[in-house]
Amino acid sequence: APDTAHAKGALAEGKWVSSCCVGCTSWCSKQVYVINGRAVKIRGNPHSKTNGINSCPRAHLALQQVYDPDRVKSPMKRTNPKKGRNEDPGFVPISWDEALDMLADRIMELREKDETHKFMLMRGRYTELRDLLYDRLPKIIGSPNNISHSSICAEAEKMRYFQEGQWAYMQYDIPNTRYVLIWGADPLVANRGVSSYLNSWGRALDNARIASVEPRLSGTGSKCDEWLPVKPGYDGALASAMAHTILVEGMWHKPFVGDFFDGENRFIPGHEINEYTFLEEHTHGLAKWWNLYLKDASPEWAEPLCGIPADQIRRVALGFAAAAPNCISWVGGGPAMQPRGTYGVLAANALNGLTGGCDNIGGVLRYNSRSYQGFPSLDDYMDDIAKVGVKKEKIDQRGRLEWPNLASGRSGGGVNTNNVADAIINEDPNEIKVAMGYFNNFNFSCPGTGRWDQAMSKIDFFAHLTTHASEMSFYADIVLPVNHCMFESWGTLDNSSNGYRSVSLMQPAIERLWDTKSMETEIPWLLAEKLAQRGFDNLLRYYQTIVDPETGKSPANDKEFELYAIKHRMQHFWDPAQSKGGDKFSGWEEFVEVGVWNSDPYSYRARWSNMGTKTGKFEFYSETLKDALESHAEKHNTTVDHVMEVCNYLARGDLAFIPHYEEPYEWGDPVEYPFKFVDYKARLNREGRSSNCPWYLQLKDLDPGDKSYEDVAKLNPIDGERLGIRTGDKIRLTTPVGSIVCTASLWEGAQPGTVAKCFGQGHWAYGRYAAKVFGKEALGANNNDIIPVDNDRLSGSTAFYGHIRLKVEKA
Ligand code: MGD
Ligand code: SF4
Repeated sequence: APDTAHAKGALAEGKWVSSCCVGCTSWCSKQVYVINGRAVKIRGNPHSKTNGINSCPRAHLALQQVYDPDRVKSPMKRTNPKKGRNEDPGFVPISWDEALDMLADRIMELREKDETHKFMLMRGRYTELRDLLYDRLPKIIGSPNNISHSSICAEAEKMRYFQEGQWAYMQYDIPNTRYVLIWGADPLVANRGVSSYLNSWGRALDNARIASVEPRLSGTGSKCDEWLPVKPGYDGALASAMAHTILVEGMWHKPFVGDFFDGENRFIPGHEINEYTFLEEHTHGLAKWWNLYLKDASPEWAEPLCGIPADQIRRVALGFAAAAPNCISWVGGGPAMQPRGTYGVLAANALNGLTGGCDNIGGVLRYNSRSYQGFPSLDDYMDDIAKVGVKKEKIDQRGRLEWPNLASGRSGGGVNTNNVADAIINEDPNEIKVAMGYFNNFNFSCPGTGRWDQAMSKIDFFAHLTTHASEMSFYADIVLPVNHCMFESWGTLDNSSNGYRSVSLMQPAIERLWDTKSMETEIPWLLAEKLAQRGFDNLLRYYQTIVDPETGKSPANDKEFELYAIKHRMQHFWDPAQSKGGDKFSGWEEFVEVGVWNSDPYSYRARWSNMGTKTGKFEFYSETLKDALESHAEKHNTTVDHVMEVCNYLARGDLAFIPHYEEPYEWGDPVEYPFKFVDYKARLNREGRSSNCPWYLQLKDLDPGDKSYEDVAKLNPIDGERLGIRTGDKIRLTTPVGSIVCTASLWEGAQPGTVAKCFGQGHWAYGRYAAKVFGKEALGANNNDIIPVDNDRLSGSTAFYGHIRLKVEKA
């Protein structure tokens, strides 16, 4: 606890400064203990109503990140013009002036030749100041190409939009729940809301039953009442059988779903019902779903597919429904980030509709609302070149027939991150000549790593804004060293859990050790000045419109720009005259001290019959998906069935609009590749960014079945014995697209027939601990070298799960 005598005594000389952690998308409100300008300790911000003083274990690795001696310490330029996996870039230090002159010259060349669409900006993680760089900069220059990492993150999870009308991640009301059924998520380990849920989990274990549906025993699974070790790729069958059982046994939540007109249950296996006999309340299309599909989806049908005994399916389904409506079907990336994953998400999320846990006490809630202030419009700052440029096709090809990417129900509404490598290589829709990338490392984090090596080698001029010389930086012409945003910059992010939302302020809490700058404010400002010196001042004039809300003064330099930008963005939180609910502050100074704004508590059931779907109801038969697919098909002058075929789904006709099981699409012949690969996130992975922290390697055994200082692949002991493989042996994992070597660990938490391995190691760059020989030889093995490139095309998400067959041999 923060106020114990020990804490006071030991840390008496310094000061707790508020900030926010960016270690994963939990974005917890934090405090950093600072002594003489140095950060020495981290804890949760006690003022936060979401995570409070709690921290997950990896929060502390942020200290090793910010003080990593391998950080890039000044701008660098490449001296070797050749780019490739085995080319040493020959980086030499240069000044910020020289670096930004080089970048500005290249952008001006594009503008002079009417080639602004050949500019691309990529981002990985970000803060809520992102629009200044990610949106405004490419648009004012005249490029359509702002490419985020969302589709390699967890985009397919959001396909619940087509049932509930929310294109968003959800929060879970853990303190009030009576049943949590988790599908392919590991909230005590990886994401999302880890610090909060670690704290409330004990209460849930006391009050609720918790079951984990996962191909391997996850960290969260080890803190559950029950584990359902589903075969990778078969969640849709299991979820459909649970829904079937709930209906057959008459256990649906009648106040939410409705009932037969006379109260008699007509859901008899194998029999259709008359649609008009069921009167729905807050849902739509239950009878259609039953008649088209669910009536035959019995637990006995599902058992041989998903590998879970029919008795267990029935027991869990009825236990879950008995807790209705205070129950949570928690749908994570596992069933979602697969080829055909959309239908796994819809099947598992439909359970929230059947049991009324949707938007209910102890159920699944959207994030409480919050009101960041938008940045001024850029319309007056886009000249004719920019207006033409932004209308060109985006480099990721979103919206083409084979890329519906239906974010928020719009054809081409979402990003296609991993397709960008192929698009660059094929110069389709056009070549990319000048690129910027920030907070991203796609050469490591995307399946098909070699494609990114080839693509980035092709780009004439690439500027990487990064803390470390990562794999992607090796293809850069200039490397621009950035601040660690938790400790060295102004910024903001927010989170939501257990019925609250917290919006946190990041601030420059420590003295910068090196010649680094803030990625979303200082660097774009300095670049805007360089462009203005070359006769193109639109970006600078736009940035000057972001004034200090207290004085009305325009920024005169990069530092003022950063400060005014954060004050502007957060004005509704700190300025009492602008407050829109939640915590109130006397002004900026008090807000900086406290560092977090909390929302009012959640209003349950406000979304019932008021959802963002076409019917306003929870749609079992999704009219919203039907509309989206039909408009995508119409755009391409074809039918929905043809779209489904081109996008590699099996559903035809009305089946495309309802939750159902789709046989997983697999890469590799089962005879040649008898195992299935289970990729997952490690407990200490700060996404891809902690691998150069010594604690990451030293404490690797925090992941069940893993070993410190090793990169292991986990096999069931039965398979180990059959193959003559023992713990500690070097083994080769081969899929149809590649081969890696790692260390075997025999572990009962891996099902027979599967191989489980954490994502995170296998860096050949990044720093002295991450790589075996920096710039040359990898330490461990990168899963993305063997994961075949595939997608859930309705969401545009990259597939990481369910489709990967492999063989295992002694190396
Ligand atoms: P990271 O790998 O985290 O991000 O993948 P990316 O979006 O590519 O790399 C971040 C880069 O930012 C590094 O180069 C680092 O040097 C730099 N950096 C670190 N801190 C800062 C900072 O404060 N500012 C700036 N500008 N740069 C900084 C992440 C992506 O990976 C994600 S989100 C997920 S969820 C996926 N997870 C995943 C998986 O589970 N399995 C497999 N096989 N692949 C995965 N890839 C995905
Ligand atoms: Fe940081 Fe994620 Fe841990 Fe929160 S849960 S403290 S954001 S690493």
